[in-house]
Amino acid sequence: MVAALVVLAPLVWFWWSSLVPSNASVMDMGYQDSGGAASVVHEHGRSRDDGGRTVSVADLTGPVDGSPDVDVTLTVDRGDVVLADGRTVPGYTVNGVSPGPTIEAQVGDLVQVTLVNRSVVDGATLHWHGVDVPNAEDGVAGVTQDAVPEGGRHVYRFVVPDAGTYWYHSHQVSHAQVRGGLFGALVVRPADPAGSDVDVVAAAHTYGATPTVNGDPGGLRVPADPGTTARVRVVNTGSGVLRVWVPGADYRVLAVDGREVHEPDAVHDRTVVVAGGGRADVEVAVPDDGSAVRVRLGSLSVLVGGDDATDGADPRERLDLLSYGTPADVGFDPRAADRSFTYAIGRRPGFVDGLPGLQWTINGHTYPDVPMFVVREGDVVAMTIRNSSGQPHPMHLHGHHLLVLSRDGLRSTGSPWWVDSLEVENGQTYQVAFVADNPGVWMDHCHNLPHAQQGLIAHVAYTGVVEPFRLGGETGNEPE
Ligand SMILES: [Cu+2]
Repeated sequence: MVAALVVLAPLVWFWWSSLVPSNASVMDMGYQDSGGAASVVHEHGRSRDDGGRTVSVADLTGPVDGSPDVDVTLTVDRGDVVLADGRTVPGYTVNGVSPGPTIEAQVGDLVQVTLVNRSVVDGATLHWHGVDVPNAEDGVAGVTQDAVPEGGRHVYRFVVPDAGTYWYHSHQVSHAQVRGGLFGALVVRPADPAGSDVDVVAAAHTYGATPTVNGDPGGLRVPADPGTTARVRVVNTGSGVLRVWVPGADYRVLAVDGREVHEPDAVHDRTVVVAGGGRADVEVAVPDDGSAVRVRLGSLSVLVGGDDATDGADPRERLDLLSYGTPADVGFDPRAADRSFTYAIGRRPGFVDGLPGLQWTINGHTYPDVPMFVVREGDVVAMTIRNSSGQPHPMHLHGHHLLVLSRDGLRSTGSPWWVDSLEVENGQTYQVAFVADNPGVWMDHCHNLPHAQQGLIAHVAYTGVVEPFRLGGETGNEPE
């Protein structure tokens, strides 16, 4: 009896202490980490060194006035997705299809999107993955808004500050809704229209067990004249990496995660690895002889030009973005960090929300006892992302782009490598830095969405920002 109690009592305590409150604020979760800047303490949104001035997440909106340059209504439904070959897969649609319509804008445009939730019972939101929007437009249920209930609507308004390839997806019950098809692409064109002759989006997504490009299990065919160039905007909407290569021809990587590569040189017989949630814009030349050039997206292909194209196996050798392109000004000094954080991902047996299992840990803690990385507007922030968890993780910080400084001590010598979705393999350590220039409360999580649902989530919060939204409770907010 005593022996049984000795064994059971700690287990019961671990179980009980792991329960996640059914109605909670992310601000009350875990513990505050000030990154070595001892002067700032963030207490429920109030900070001592900002003179107690506060602003609510809900007030950190895009422009309230002005007529939009791009005005789109996206109606979301729960229902069958019809793939291009006629097969149907249960999931989610946007304006009746998946992927949803591609939103096209020009840099500096005011974009207005009205989300109408027609039949998604769990509620839905739209997150603008990679677009550094004002916090209240970020579309995270329970953090930047309430989930839009069935029958409800929500208007997003934001200026698109940077040209590039982005995507939108639900951030409510996202592990199910994104996998089920509630997403689409967002392309922001530069002010200077000069570029490749042909410009296409290629969104790789697996519905059920069926890999597709733009919803087509047969891949994508793009007509193009011989001798022209094409920009293929690869979007990896999945949880794992997407391997991209061009058999038998050179290519260039023009952009990564919506940021141009500086002076990208020709890549030959190498694979570019795109993280879950990440993007790579690949430029290829259409052959003069009337054949096509093939861009492989894993098991599928994008054929640009004629009907016939060379094929070839995955080169295995990777393009290392640490040394690709040439250096350029990054606009800040990453060595002069005001705060330095560690985001160390591990794994150990334990309980999360009453369920036993092998749990993800962040700096040794399991969800919801995870760090809140506290920053102040204007800070230069350094972060060490380390992974010893046994699995790779595509790490995604909302609202900011991270500059990659080094991997396993190997410093970046190529183009500035900006990311919003960084694949961190088991055993790797990345040093990254960013400028805290977008006040709010931002998710900083694994974009392998089932991992996020299992608790691989932290947040970056600015001093002086108050969080009015809550997880759970009557709102049903459940961002993962
Ligand atoms: Cu992960």
